[in-house]
Amino acid sequence: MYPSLPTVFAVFGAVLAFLSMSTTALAEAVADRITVNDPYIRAVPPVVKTSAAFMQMQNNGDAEYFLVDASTPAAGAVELHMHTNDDGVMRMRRIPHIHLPPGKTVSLQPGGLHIMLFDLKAPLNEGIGIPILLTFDDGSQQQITAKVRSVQHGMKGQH
Ligand SMILES: [Cu+2]
Repeated sequence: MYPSLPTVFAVFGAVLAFLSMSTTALAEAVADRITVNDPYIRAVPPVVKTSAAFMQMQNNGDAEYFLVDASTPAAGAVELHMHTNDDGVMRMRRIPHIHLPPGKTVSLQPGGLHIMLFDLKAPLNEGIGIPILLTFDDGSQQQITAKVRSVQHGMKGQH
């Protein structure tokens, strides 16, 4: 005995609804689960061609994600950096990604993690907004605007 045609259609419809729901859930991009707060860039004198961007990155998801790249029209090259303390000497080095643990907020701040900007294309005057495009490990992207701000720090040449 075969199921009636309406039953077949009902089952088929339910399967379709389930598939589209799960597709929607899977398609939610990492960029949609990351909230960026207070993005800013260190103001530098016009002769200085490097600076750094800082921000709070909050992972609202239940899995770990990674910031893998950043770019901005304001700089010729952008790298993800961290600071290390080598026997009392602070150095910064390039890192392949910034780890974003689930449910946590990661601070990019002076003396710590930062987005390094090289080959600045124009003076970074205090108060202007600079667009930065963030790329996450699934390839999804989020554009933010970082305000150029004066940042006090004791270590010359450090970000
Ligand atoms: Cu740096």
